[in-house]
Amino acid sequence: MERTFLAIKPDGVQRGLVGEIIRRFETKGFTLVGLKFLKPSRELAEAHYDVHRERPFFAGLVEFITSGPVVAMVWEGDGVIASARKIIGATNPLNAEPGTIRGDFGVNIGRNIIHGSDAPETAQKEVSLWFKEDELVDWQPDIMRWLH
Ligand code: FUP
Repeated sequence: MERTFLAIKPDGVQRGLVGEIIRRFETKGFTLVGLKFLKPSRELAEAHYDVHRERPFFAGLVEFITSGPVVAMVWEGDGVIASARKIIGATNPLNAEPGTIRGDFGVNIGRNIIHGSDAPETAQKEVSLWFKEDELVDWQPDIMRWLH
């Protein structure tokens, strides 16, 4: 089953959007298989954003992402990588459609609330960067079991 890495960034946490954001992925029908709350180290942030190392915004980006706690998550489901990117919306919140997380809650490209892996290779890389194998839970939702 396909998996993706999502992280609610320090601005999303500070603004009290954690529940709202998790709700959107739950109600879509994806399955949470990993979750942790942490203040990322500089080393982790730099590894995560390694592809942007040469970009002018790299230092500020690392500063931002290490500035406060983030909610790191792994979600599972059919097509979850591309679907989560749609739910998240365009990188620049000013270009993100209403109805997307960034479109509904964001204003600034440097403060765009949430990260989501952009392809299968990056998803795999990011999941293993942020989580150990034994921190991921293999389970199947079984809603009917609790209703009868
Ligand atoms: P995304 O995949 O939508 O998170 O966007 P990118 O991988 O292109 O960018 C990663 C992060 O760098 C963004 F979330 C915000 C930051 N960024 C800037 O601060 N300025 C830019 O011009 C581009 C990206």
